[in-house]
Amino acid sequence: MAQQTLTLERFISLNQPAFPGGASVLTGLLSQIGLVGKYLAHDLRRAALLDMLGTTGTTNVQGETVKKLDEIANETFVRLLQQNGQVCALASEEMEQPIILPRSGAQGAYMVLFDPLDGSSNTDVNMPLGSIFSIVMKQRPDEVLSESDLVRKGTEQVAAGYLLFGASTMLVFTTGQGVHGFTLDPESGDYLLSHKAITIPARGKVYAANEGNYHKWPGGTQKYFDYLKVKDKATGRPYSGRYSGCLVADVHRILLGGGIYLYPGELDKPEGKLRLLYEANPLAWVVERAGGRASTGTMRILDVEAKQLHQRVPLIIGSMDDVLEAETFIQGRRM
Ligand code: AFP
Repeated sequence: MAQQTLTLERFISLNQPAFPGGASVLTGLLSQIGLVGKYLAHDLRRAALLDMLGTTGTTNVQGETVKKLDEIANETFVRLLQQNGQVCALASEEMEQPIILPRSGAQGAYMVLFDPLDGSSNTDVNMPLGSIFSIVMKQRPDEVLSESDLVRKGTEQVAAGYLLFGASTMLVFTTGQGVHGFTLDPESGDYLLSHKAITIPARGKVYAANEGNYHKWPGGTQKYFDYLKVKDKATGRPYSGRYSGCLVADVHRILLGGGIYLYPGELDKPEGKLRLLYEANPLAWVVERAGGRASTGTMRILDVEAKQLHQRVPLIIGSMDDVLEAETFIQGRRM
């Protein structure tokens, strides 16, 4: 039966997902993020025609080369979100310091942390890209905010999700009550409900990882990848490798079809590559609320004590049984 044609706004007003400040505030925040998605989808479709590809010649706080589209995406997020009176602070992978917005009193209770363009290595080759967002609330209503107010545990998020720029543009979010996916209708400009109450299979047949790093991994991690490739019908092995270079795209595939994504800790870089506050935490909450699991390999992502804004963390995320199995190898409980 065809899915009811429900816009993002109508879905929220009908389902009233739990959200501090009420559904109308959630609608305002997600609609603004959705608008960012419309602008970025428009830019990405034309980037190759308008000299928007390639690099800016600068590096970001992560020490990574900044692509022109990284900068455009970041500017779009900042420009649109600061117009939302409920937002009091913004933090981005592309900005060393957060932006604290002047808001008075009860105004502006929400802080948005985001990776404006995930998968930057894909920008010039027309491969999938994403944006990831995490929303937390300020704890001290009237005092002046500082960076430390944004450095919070994943369990303190009030909303989280991602935009996926693939064959279609999608917005997927959770506020803790289920995970819901909306597809942008290019004709109407509305995000229409296309994936209601997403649940991730308990186990999949796909793994996503950059195996070029195999030699950098600790022995337990290597043994897990070796295990995935052994032929064993009873356990659905060997798994298929599917790695796009875009965390959002890989996690989205796994969210819908099951499997596991790993960016593990390395011998000389135990903290891994991905950032806790605006990559791992939001995706961990989405996957957990869909029935999956997200860990560092040794602890739950959402319980990691955040200490710095751009803190990195190893990420093992996906189907419950797959992540639990990976943990037994990574923790040396299985050879
Ligand atoms: P970029 O946005 O810098 O390309 O990083 C993308 C990412 O954070 C994630 O989207 C990918 O899964 C992963 O890094 C790719 O990293 P490797 O290029 O090291 O495999």
